[in-house]
Amino acid sequence: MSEAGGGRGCGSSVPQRAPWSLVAATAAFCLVSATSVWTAGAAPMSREERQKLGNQVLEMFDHAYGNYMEHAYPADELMPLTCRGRVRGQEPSRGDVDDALGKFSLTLIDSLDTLVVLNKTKEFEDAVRKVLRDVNLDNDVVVSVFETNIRVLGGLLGGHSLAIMLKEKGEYMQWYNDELLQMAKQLGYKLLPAFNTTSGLPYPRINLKFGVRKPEARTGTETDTCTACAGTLILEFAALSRFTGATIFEEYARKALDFLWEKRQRSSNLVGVTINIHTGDWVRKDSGVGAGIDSYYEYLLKAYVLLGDDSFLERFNTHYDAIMRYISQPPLLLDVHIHKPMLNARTWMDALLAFFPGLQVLKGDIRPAIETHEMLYQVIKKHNFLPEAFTTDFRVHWAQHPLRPEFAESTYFLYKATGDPYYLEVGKTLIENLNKYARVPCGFAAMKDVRTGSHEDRMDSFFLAEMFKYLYLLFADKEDIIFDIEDYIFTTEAHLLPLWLSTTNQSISKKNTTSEYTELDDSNFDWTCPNTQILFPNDPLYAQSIREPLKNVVDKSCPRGIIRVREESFRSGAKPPLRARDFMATNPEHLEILKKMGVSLIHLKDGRVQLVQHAIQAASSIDAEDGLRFMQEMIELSSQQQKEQQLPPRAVQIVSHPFFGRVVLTAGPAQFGLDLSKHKETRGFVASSKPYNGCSELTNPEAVMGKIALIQRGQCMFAEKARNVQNAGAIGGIVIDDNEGSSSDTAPLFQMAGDGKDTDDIKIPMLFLFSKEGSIILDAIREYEEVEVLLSDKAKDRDPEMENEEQPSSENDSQNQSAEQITSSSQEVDLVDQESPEESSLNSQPESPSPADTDNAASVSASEQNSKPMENHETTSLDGECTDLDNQLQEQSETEEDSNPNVSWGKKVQPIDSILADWNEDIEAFEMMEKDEL
Ligand code: DMJ
Repeated sequence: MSEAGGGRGCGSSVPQRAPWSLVAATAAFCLVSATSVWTAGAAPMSREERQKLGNQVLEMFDHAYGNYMEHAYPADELMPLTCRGRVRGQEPSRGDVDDALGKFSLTLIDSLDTLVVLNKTKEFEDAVRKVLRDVNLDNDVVVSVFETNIRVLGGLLGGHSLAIMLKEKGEYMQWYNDELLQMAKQLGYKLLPAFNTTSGLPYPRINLKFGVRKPEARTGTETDTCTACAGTLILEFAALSRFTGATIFEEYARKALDFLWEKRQRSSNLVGVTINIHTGDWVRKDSGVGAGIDSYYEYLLKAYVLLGDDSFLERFNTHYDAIMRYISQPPLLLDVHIHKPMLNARTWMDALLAFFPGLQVLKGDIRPAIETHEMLYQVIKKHNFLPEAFTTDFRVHWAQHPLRPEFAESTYFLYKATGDPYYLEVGKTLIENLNKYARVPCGFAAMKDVRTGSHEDRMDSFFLAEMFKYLYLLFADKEDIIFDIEDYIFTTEAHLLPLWLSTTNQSISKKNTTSEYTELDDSNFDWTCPNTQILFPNDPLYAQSIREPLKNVVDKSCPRGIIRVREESFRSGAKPPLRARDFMATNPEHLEILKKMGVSLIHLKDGRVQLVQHAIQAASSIDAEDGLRFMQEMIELSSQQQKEQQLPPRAVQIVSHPFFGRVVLTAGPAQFGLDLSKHKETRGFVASSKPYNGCSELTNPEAVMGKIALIQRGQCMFAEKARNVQNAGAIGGIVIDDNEGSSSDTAPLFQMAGDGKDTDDIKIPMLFLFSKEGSIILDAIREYEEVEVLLSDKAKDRDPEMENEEQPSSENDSQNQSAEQITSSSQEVDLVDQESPEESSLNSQPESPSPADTDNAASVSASEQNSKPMENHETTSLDGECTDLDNQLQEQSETEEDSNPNVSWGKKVQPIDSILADWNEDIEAFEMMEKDEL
């Protein structure tokens, strides 16, 4: 846009609200023309290749949408592993995540405007008819107000916006008479009772049929909500008001925003993650730009864009300044405490913050957007996807990835702003990874663990609403889209609302709101439009020059440079700093040194102790460096110990027709038998053992010989099962849970413990599958008879070769060979051990079961007790630890030391107490954050 010249707002002097909005709305697109000015840096991508990638996106969408429509519709979501619909109440509850499901064909509604963006107008017309015919919004089901707003109300409004656009064009949707809008209005009224609080902040959940607080509603007793939950309504509610003329929706959403603004922490100008909807007190006082807050900020800026109301821009800018001052530590974005914003609240980041670079583009602040995006991209290159959370030194913190679109969103906006073909290459990688690792025969499956490549039976509706839009638009030229995308704003769920709403029913915005209009000073308009017209033509390598220093940030995140400097100074006679391995928590001198280095000791409620470093609290910069090194050593020590003590999850990959390695199941390892992380994977056909529980000598050794035996959990020790199938000649074993319906989606994975005796005689690999994952294999046997699986620590790439492997490969032969060796060596070991489980298990698990527990139920719990939960594996990376200590970026780090034998954490001695007294404020701050959840 020609107005997008200088940093000081393009058009800040323009008096009318509407043109202002348009200018700001297109801030992200101020540099659409940048594509043509790009002359250097990454090699340009030909139109042909972009078209090829665009077509690939279309094909992928067809695969996802087609399978949903064929196998799941009218259910809310597709379960792509079991190839059926997810119907709430019919599947084990997954907790809050299920609150998005309202039995209203969620995926169909969320996909409506994607169909138009992807030029599937005919399919859109069919989909709208289906929504009007089939969707019921009056179900007796409790749903999240936030999710229903962004996905369903937003989906209906996005569908309506494009339906009227198409109708006006004169070819499609000629029959359309605002029916989607009527549904949206009906849904809007259903959500309104949630706002019946003194604060105006909505209850987090509502019963679609009965509202809140009535006994039948089964909701309305909640006291807290997340900031994003209360602050992400204005776009949809204002659009609903402006489309229909019913002012109440915009009024309610404005009131909630006004209240949040009032409650911001006045000295830091930050907001917390959760707030009490009655008192307005902050319940969680940590503050970031990711989970729980993200779209609150997004909606302030976009509300300004859509509604042309300067007060939203002023609020956004105030918060943005605070974010950049406290949370942004380029390229990192780290949560802080709202009252003590110099104090980091975490040393990990969540995947939701990946939207932020895109928002920064809209704001016009390109440089930090490029930096953060680059850092995220490197994490993705390491793990194929962005894990739900990762630490400041880029290790996996939470290993899932539910196919979130935020990174694709930011990639798209950065490409629009910079025109740098680098971002097209990034998009290409995203497409490749999705096809390679997430694509399954019946759709795309979320990653259960990015480290193993295992899947979860879940394809969230936002994957269709957002991912395909951003990926398609990234490669599309203007003429590839049947309407002008720049006439619309994207909601947080990527639904499209027309910018002309800014001039429609404007009077609403001035009714009954507490926000007052004040003339904004000029600083509010700084960077409102990116001054990319100046930046890029002058320096086409601008984006590249920002990315370049960050290129190795993930691979090389340890401070060798610092250590080198310190080693020099030891040689010159200075006292060597405290080393992690020497540290004693009972040694007052050590605690004094810790304090000097800016390291605090935090006792958590669960008895664990955290170390946290704040470089700025160190006595000097050298002490800060020592502290940083000390923390790094502690992290390494801790993860080494964790690795020694706990085994990471494993993968069972179905490699035979028609799966060809595309279905990967999360499996629990065993503390005995072949260690798959050290040895090559084991591949073989599966066969059920007889007896199925594997608790006595097998009666069908000919069936399991050379194969991977399937055994049911229960009635005897895991090790006993392993010995029995090994003795029958099996090359591996998979124990399947006998608790019907259990799943790694809902239960923590664990490792199978031995029986307390020497288990060296067990040579074959043993893995555990919950019942749901196990039934995928059992169903496959029923359908295809011959089912071949691969047991490994990380899924093997699904390469086309697998699809051609009709016969066992040479790798398979070698497995068979080793199976023979195992079989013969197993003949030398004792057969079924007759000792009672109780006697034998005491060594490994003191709480082991009673020998008298021979009925199934008792044995199940015995097995359970004899297993170690694996939740805290989330913090252990499978990848090698730092090998290069250069380029250390983090200023703060923390580690958990509950397992450090050098540290007597449990003992309370006087000197610690007195030192802790100095740090009480920090402790109080951190207590608020002990239970971090997405
Ligand atoms: C989407 O539903 C929305 O983007 C929301 O704001 C948060 N993120 C999810 C997808 O990850």
